[in-house]
Amino acid sequence: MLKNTLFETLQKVRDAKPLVHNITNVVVTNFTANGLLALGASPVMANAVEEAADMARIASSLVLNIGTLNPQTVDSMILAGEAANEQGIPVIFDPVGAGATPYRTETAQRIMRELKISIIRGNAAEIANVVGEKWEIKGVDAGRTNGNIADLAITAAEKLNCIVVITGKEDVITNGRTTYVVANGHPLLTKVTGTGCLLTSVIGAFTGVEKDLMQASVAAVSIYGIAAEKAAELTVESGPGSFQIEFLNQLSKVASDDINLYASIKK
Ligand code: ATP
Ligand code: TZP
Ligand code: MG
Ligand code: MG
Repeated sequence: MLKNTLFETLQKVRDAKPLVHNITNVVVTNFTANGLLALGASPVMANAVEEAADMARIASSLVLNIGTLNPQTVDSMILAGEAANEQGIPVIFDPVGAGATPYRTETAQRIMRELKISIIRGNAAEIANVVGEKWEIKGVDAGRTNGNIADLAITAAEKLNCIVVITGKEDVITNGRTTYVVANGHPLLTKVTGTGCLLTSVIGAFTGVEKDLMQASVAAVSIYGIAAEKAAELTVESGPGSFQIEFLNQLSKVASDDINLYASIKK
């Protein structure tokens, strides 16, 4: 994937300001909205069963996140997902904490069964649990991180029939046939809650402007990691609080030169 195409995809987000409908968790709602705005997208959160489908229909993409799920929001996710599927609007899914409790695992599997999901993004344990492998998970955080992540991602893409993005120290993006490994990012991302959730929504923003969903996913993951590396350079002495704010600044500033200098993508 050519580095100059990544910046073109980012520029499309900044120009088109795609409306990203998020049905997400209560922990990360504000951070997600601010992160999408910094990137150049237009966020909206709409959870009520009375309006979720209507909002999905006018969005450029729909992001579903089960971080603090309850029966009402799950109903809204299904209604919104069906509406998006009818209109051909991409649906991106973050199975937060799948494997931690039976309710989360069963709901994640139900969403994959009942909706046409374009891209699923999670840590290795979450993706493994969605496809029925019992990887240890600690609440919403990845448990053990050994094991072949690329193999897991490819198997999951085949079983789930969608693009799979597994994040961690390195990120794997695959449709089961072509696989990319992105090595951008910084450990400080793991010290701020919601950085995985925001990445899922950032992928949503890119799918709102780029029909090639592999291109959209790789661009989103790499550019997100580059913003984090640049933010860490400025705040590593201070810590996660300063990093969180600087990360939003850097998401708004990623330039073509940054991508040429920092992007680390292997096929
Ligand atoms: P978890 O709850 O297990 O942290 P998550 O849903 O928060 O999962 P992460 O896997 O932490 O999601 O991914 C969020 C972002 O952090 C991604 O951009 C990823 O590349 C980055 N990231 C995670 N761990 C590291 C690391 N050790 N070094 C560099 N970047 C990392
Ligand atoms: N608890 C339920 S959802 C959530 C927590 C802490 C946020 C998880 O965010 P992320 O992006 O997976 O770290
Ligand atoms: Mg995290
Ligand atoms: Mg997560």
